[in-house]
Amino acid sequence: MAPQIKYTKLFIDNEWVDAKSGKTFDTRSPHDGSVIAKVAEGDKADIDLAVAAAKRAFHRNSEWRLLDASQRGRLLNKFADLVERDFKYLAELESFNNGMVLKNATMIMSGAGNTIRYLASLADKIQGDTIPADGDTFAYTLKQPVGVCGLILPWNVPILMFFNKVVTALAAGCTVVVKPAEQTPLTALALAALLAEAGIPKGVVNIVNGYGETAGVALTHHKDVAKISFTGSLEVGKLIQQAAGANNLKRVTLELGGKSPLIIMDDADLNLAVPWAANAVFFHQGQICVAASRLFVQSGIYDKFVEAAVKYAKTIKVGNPADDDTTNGPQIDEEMMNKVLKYIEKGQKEGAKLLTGGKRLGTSGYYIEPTVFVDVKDDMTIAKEEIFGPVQSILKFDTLEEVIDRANDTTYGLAAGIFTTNLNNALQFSKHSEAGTVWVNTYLVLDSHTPFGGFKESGLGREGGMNCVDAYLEVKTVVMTQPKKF
Ligand code: TXE
Repeated sequence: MAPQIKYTKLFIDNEWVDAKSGKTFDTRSPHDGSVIAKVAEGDKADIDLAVAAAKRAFHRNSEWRLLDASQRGRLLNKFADLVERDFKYLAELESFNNGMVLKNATMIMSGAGNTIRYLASLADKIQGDTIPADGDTFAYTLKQPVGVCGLILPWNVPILMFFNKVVTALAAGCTVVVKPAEQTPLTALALAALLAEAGIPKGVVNIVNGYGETAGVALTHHKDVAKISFTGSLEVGKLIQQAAGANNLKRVTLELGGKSPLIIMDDADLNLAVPWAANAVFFHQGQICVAASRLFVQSGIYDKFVEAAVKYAKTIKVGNPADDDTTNGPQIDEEMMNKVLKYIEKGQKEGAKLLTGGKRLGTSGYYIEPTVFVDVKDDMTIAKEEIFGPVQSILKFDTLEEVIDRANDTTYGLAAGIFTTNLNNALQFSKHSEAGTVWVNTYLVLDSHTPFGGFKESGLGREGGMNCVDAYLEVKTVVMTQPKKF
């Protein structure tokens, strides 16, 4: 049964309001393309109102700014309790809106309370230093919230992105305006209602649904926005940095795409490596920024591995994300489905060998068969560009030295992985891999305790880990004279 959709308006200053223009836009189900909600469509006028509310809430005498840091943490812990209370509903809503297989969304949501509590726990650990400066001075630093933050979410795992960005910004003491992806506004709105229930003061959290070109651009160009945190495409990430440079030099955190390499050495345990390599690229239909979309297999086991990989891909059950026996659901929308199908066509044209899959499944919804290409060469488009779909591209290599260079030969640098039973191989690859996360004999293990982000064009800054609040803080140095050194 479809989950109830309770919130479809904008959330500004703790009130549910229509867009100033009165416009709405359709939210569609990736499963069958049907309209599941009509959601208020915010644009510049609504962003202006939301930023003004967030600015008021950030005033030095506001309820939020005067709250003890430990109370900020408590409030966020209350939010964690409410998310845990509603986790099944939130998982259903996420799955219904973005096509993530329900059992995966439920698994992610069952860890959500821990994620929120970890980030909330940082609220009262924000400390400056006392500094032994020269002369008759006493110097110390204060770490203070940067101000109003614009948080722009993607559609692939919107609920996790909400936690990473919103909870961290709030733990730091900032106020926020969230712009969910146009495809997936529903869980962000449901979470805003839970933050209100937890007692978040007026204006601290505002949600403006809308398109990137209107609401997103207005947020990234707004002079009263001190920081943008964005997860999405490289192309838009570059526009955001340009916007920041062109006006008020906003602080910018970017989590962009990837073309992550996964290495399978001859000595790998294949019982482990074959299913992991498949999950690493097929999980959530390949719509994961760390998807292992370049699978390098060493020549000694290449043929055996390819046979097992194809056999495994054929066992993946594609279907309605709400069904218990489904392993893969649909792509997010028609545009993304067509984009993936074009890459598959290009792979074939450029000479990669298609061993299974390659086609759209059915005519309703946006389903694609799990696809395996072998004999992929480094210069083929499918080995260079982010596909964001269920396409496994297998490349052959001979030595570790060779594959380190080939793995790093990309403008991206988000993640990498290696399967090997040789410790030296693992250490050498981990050290030389140009990637923000390296997995050894595992993949896709993501946790708020560990920093996450990219080298090179995969992004700027890190989310998660003990230092993640720093991205939402300014460091202030205070220097006082002393009558005399003592
Ligand atoms: O991303 P966009 P799209 C990659 C993936 C995918 C491709 C395109 O390869 O195929 O990007 O996806 C907002 N100013 N990733 O088109 O456009 C937009 O409204 C401000 C990787 O969906 O970047 C949405 O909220 N904001 C990825 C968000 O940006 C703008 C997750 C992401 O949309 C804007 C998603 C603008 N000019 C896609 N234009 C990851 N890193 O996990 C759009 N937006």
